[in-house]
Amino acid sequence: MPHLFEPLTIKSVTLRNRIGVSPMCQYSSDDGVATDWHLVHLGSRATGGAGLVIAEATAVSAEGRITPGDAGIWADKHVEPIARINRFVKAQGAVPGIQLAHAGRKASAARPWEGGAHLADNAGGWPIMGPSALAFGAPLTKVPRTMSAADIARVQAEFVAATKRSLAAGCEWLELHSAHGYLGHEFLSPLSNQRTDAYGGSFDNRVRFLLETTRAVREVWPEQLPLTVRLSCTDWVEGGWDLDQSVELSRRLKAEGVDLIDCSSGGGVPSAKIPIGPGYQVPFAERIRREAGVATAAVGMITDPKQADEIIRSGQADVVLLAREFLRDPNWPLHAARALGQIKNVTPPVQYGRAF
Ligand code: 531
Repeated sequence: MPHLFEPLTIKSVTLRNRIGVSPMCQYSSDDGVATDWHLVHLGSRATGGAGLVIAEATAVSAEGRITPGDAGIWADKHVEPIARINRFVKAQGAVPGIQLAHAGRKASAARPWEGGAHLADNAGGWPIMGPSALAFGAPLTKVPRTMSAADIARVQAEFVAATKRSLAAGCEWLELHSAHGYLGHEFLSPLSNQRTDAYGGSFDNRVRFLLETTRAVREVWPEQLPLTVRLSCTDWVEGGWDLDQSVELSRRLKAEGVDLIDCSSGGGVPSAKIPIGPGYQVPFAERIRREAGVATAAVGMITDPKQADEIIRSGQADVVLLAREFLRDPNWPLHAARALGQIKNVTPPVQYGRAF
């Protein structure tokens, strides 16, 4: 089995190690446009040795943003600022990725540091939509409009347009966000999807939106570049979306040309009781990898080099994605290499060589 500092090749893309920066919302864009903040935030994790740097949830439409500060890729003006960041990330030896997202019923909220509650339409917010007219719950109290068949087709076309722009921006790894209670996940879960048409009810119907979107995206995203999907593998609620369904969905996503499943959980309903602890979502990556026969990423409270190395060595996942630990330490991969006796397997920037 490989270890944390062994390269990974998927299609034409090779990660220099198994460490990725998980997409992390910065809520610091200007009408969706990436700023110098993003260049520094993503760039410093590339100089810190990450193999993969995935830009935050990037909205495929203005109405699909979680907050007014979200990154976006719904217009041509978004492309060059992302391309600038990608050029830097790539020059540092990391692979630049992007996560495409639509927030569904969780859109139109204040930034977390401004309270995170839904914003009224006359106070910086906008009308929202979802599979069914069911509010998420406090503090996200707005009731979404039930999406029509035309709404569904339009959002799918927006994902396709966003994919083309991601390619034009030099992204080499594309993730579709279908987790954390955003639109894709809202269709999957019977807790948020109570439709009676072809997009709701049975398992086959609830997965239809994501599978169709994936198929349309795969047609325009080059065959040789990795396409991945982030799932909330369970809602952590009886009667909700669960791991068995995630395994079957992963099999079908693989058949659509998805190269890796990014295994997260939760976020669909506020009542979930989540047993958070070190590596608490790793078993999802392990089971999907084994039973669906698809590569996986493990994410969630991965902080320790030995823990991360063991996840890879034991074959539980192909990649580890770190989020908050990367905020604490942008140079986590370089420090982890030292801790694991793997310093020969990293190349710090020449400018920083004397420190490592
Ligand atoms: C944290 C979160 C993790 C797991 C379940 C729900 C929420 N995140 C998720 C982010 C936005 C900010 C908070 C996204 O997935 C876009």
